[in-house]
Amino acid sequence: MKITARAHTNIALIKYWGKRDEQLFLPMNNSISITLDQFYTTTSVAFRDDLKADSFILNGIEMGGHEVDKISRFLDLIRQTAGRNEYAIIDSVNNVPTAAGFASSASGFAALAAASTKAIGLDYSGSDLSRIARFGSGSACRSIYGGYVEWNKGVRVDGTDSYAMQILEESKWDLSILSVMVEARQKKVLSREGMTHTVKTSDFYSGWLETIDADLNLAREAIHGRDFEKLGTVLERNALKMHATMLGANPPFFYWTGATLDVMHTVQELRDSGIQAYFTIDAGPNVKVICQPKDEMAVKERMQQIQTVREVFVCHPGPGVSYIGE
Ligand code: 2P0
Repeated sequence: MKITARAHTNIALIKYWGKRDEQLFLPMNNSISITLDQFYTTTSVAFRDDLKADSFILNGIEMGGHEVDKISRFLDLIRQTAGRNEYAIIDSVNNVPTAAGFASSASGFAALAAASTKAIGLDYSGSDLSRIARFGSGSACRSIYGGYVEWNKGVRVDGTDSYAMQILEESKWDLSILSVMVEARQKKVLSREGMTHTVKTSDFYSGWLETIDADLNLAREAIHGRDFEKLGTVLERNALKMHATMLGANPPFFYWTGATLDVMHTVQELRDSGIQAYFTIDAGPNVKVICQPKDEMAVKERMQQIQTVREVFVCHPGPGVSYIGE
């Protein structure tokens, strides 16, 4: 049976940065994200007994090598859980513009987890689905849910209590999330490698861990109370702290370019002029600017005026994973 699922990407407000167990994808700390309405992955999976290997088609092109290996490793876990051994055809379409600076791994593995578990006959939803999506990519466990989501790191060594939960539905608080694309000619350090290197070598990582619970509490309170200034203040500070841990690594590394700083300065200028806007940055040079819908046009126009900005995409809180064609 062919099953099709769709999952949306997410942006972390309080970041996941570091694993305590790399095999089980167990994070050092909880993280909080918003699932986004505009960017998503749609994936069909069919297990068949006439296949000699998994076949992975991405945006209409048959993938090979490392790309298929990542998918096959994840499907091995699904096959093992279900006690089955058939290979699968996986057909995936990314509605995440590669230029948008979002990793498609979160939406990709969330959609793959939903489609593959159902296709193999496992009745997974909610926390079961979130827990298994985590094994594809940590941030994928948050994309199972819509709106405002928290990934609980869990305390057990086997990881059974490490999964995401919804904090607030997408319809309960509308915010504008602007993905500001800058000109980037920088060599990429993959986030997976970047976080491992940081945990191992950064003099500042202990400070990250000591203060993360305070940031999480503030963010949760702000979301429940729809307090935008409180949320913006803590999300911007948390992003800067995450990047500071990289500056304290040995050897140090960073993702920012001059254009990244142009956007950061402009956001601070907007605030000085009375418009509430805050930025966050992931493992790359692009910046996400968060504001209230009433200020969306003004903030977008100001971002588009920056010479080093290429494009601005606008999102709002979006839905969790869903099955298509049912
Ligand atoms: C986050 N990032 O919370 C953080 C902030 C990047 C910076 O989750 O190794 O692709 O697959 O678990 O999920 C990106 O890391 O890493 C990420 P793996 P993932 O969104």
